[in-house]
Amino acid sequence: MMCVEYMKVQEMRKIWIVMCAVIVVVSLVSAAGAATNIMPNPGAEEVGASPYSGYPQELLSLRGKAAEFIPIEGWGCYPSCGYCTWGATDKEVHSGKYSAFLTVDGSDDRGVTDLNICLGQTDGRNGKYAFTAKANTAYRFSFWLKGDPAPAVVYVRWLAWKTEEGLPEDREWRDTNLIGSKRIIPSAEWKKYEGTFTTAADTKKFVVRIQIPLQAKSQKGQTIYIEDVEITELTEGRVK
Ligand SMILES: [Ca+2]
Repeated sequence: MMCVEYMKVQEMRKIWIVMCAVIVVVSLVSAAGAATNIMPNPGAEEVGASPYSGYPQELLSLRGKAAEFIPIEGWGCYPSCGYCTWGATDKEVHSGKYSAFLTVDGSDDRGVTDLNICLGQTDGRNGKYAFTAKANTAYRFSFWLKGDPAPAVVYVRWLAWKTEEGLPEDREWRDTNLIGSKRIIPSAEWKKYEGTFTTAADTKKFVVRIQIPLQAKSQKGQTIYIEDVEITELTEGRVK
């Protein structure tokens, strides 16, 4: 009898060890597969009641005029050349109540336009509030976009800062690998776009910028709407 009971205990121990091992493996697999979205307000649903609450005031500029639904936490505007209005709007929505938008208000004195809505908080110069980067790391991004009226072309690029302070002189301008095409031709329907980029050894901060570049004809009034953003670290297991 003693021997049978001992064997039962041993059997139970074996089953318990196997169960624990299964739990550990399942946990590891799900941890590896679950990529965290680092975009804090991906659907542009968190909007402030006042233009002066919450959002870092030093990031708001006269050339990138803030719209009614500002602050829009997690987003930014980089009015490199020309003038625009940006923020959250309930006019065009992919999900929820709001989307983010950028409308071209005009070019600069030379007729040049380079206007960017950013995934990440920046004015295109100050990287202090941008995402903290992991060095030599691939990131994947995706978002939904539509244009109404649409600019002829939109680019997806990223800005890197080589220091934690994110000073303007520490910036680097880089291109992303947009899947399927080097550029976006916006349509009147919502469409999903995705791509990747890889940080350098000295990248400390970053944002992704969706850019309306210089175009030959007048762009005033051209608007892009952006929604449901995802930015994740591209782990080894997901690289194909
Ligand atoms: Ca939304």
